[in-house]
Amino acid sequence: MDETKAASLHQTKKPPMYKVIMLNDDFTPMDFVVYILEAIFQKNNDDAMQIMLDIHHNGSANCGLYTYEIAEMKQTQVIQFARQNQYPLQCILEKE
Ligand code: NFA
Repeated sequence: MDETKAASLHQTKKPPMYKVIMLNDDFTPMDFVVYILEAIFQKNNDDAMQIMLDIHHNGSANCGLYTYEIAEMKQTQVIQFARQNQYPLQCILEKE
């Protein structure tokens, strides 16, 4: 049974989910990005390092999948913390 039919039968609905995509730039230090991935996205050091390198080499990477409220809060935290440190780091939300 597909999700729509199950949802209508059981009156359940999954919330839409959003990826937080972090974008590369030439100025934000690598260790700052690793720190953000650990502090805001709860990644361990190995995963944080791998995601940071993916962004650095490919231009962007998915940092996590969340409901809209949580995704938007993480995006705000990243951008605020980066700006406080005068770094241009950016992240965007992408509906799954
Ligand atoms: N490209 C940045 C540098 O060489 C590192 C970086 C990685 C920035 C991931 C933003 C995101 N210092």
